[in-house]
Parts: sequence; C-alpha cells; structure tokens
Amino acid sequence: MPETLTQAQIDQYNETGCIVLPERLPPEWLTRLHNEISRFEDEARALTASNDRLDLEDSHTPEDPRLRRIKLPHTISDVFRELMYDDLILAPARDLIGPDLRLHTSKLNMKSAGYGAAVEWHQDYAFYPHTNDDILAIGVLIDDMGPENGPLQVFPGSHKGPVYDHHVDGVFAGAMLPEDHGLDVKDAVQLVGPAGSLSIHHGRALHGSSLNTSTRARRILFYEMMAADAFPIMGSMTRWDGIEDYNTRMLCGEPTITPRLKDIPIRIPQPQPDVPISIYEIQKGLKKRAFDVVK
Ligand SMILES: O=C(O)CCC(=O)C(=O)O
Repeated sequence: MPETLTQAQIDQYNETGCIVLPERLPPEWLTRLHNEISRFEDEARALTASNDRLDLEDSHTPEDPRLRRIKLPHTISDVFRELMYDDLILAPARDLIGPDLRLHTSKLNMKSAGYGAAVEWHQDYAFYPHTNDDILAIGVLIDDMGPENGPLQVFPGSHKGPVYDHHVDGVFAGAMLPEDHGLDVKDAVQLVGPAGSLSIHHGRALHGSSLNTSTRARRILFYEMMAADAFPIMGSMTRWDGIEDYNTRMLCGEPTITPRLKDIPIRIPQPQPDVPISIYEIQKGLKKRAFDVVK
C-alpha cells in the first residue's frame, strides 16, 4: 500500500515522469523556510564572488546582491536538513522508488524576480548516470509557481526515451537543444502550483526553466535522491568519497553494496569543462541557448 500518494498519482508519475503534489507543506514550515532563506540573503550581501555555500548571479554586486543558489542547503542549515528527513519529503519518494533511499544532492534555486537565471534543457541523469534510474528530484515550492515566473518545465514521457547528448565540441556542457532532437517546446508541461506544493521529476526527464522576468520570486528547494541500490557509473558527477561516506547519505531504509542493474541508455558526462561545478557555469559552454539570459 502506498504511504501517501494515490495510485492515480503514482501512475501519472510513471507515465509522464513528473507530478505536482499541491500544498503539501503546512504554513509553519513555509515560514521557517522563508526565515532561513533571509539569513543566506544577508550573507550574500557581504560577498563579491560565489563560494562553496552561495552561488551568485553574474550581475551580483555587494550593492545590488543577487543570490542565485544556496548550495547543499542541508549541510549548512538545520532547517533544510530537518525537512530533508521529514516524511513530508520522504514518503512520496518511497511510494515512487522504494523504501531504501540515498541523497544525491540538495540545492535551493532562487530565481529572483526580474533577473533569476534560466536553467537550460537537460536531464539530471546526464550529469549522474547510475546503474538504474530510480532517481528523482523533489522540489519544494517556496513561492507560488505560475507560468510567468520561470516554472520548471518537463517533457512528459521523456524519462522513457534517450539520454540526450549534452556535449558541445566534445566537452560536457550540461544541456541540449530540444529542436535539435525533433522536440517541440510546446509539448513541455509547466509544473505550477501554490507555495508549499511539491514537484517531483524523474532523473531522466528532460526539463528546464526560463529567466524570471516577472515581479515575483520563484524559489525551489530541491532534494535529489535515488534508490540505495542505484550506484554511480564511473565518470558520473556524483561525489564519491568511499562507501562509508556514501552510506552517510542514507535518508531511510537500508544501504547495500549490491547495485541493481537496469538496461537503460547511458552517457558519461566527461570530459568536464574547466569551470566551477555548477550547472550555471557548465551550461555557459553552450553555443546556442534555448532561454534568454539576463541583460
Ligand atoms: O530551478 C530550476 O528551474 C531548474 C533546476 C534544475 O533543473 C537544476 O538545478 O538541475
């Protein structure tokens, strides 16, 4: 029996590779998240360059602070860490990919009003191929996400298709152009919903989001996770500091040293560009972009 999702929601996820669960977080949780984000916004004011905690927009200055991403928020905030282990997050994931879950990464993409950066079309699995694809990203919508403020967009069903070439001139560039592969962006769906909703997308689902030129912020906190028996393929961008460290990423259930293999397409995201490890920096290797950049 599923813990929290209906069979219809599970079927929808399996069919399309994405789903929105409306208004899952109680208002108290949202208030805690808002307060915590303010703390990091204050920290960004003192910075002139990105560091290992905060990723700044290219147009950031200390006078006009522009925070693009809080990196690995669960490692630098008790609030983001507590939510990561809460059943609000883990129960839907267990319903979709089983009881034993390992964290891949976390991040909070700010996409501020007026200039919040686009994320070019990509598959997470192109960054971190694993032995099986029971891999998903849970997004916590911190703000109302509508068509106007740069919502996450997903090609439904793309999680069952190819892993696209994300390279430019033989170097990993972390994105692809849908039109180069016969895809029409009109077929992508927008994962919209009120603040406190959860979005879930499959690791192989092709997704992206445009610049936020609206007057409202669009912040999403992502927890990306996989079945404990999905092991990174050599060359994957997964951090791997040995099995002891890897097991500290268990979110629930039991770890294993027996990977489960699935016959799925795989590309290795190598060689890597000589830039900081950030999707925004890696995607600067593109020669052509699908979305506008901030002027
Ligand atoms: O924030 C977004 O809209 C997209 C995020 C994403 O796909 C990523 O950071 O990998």
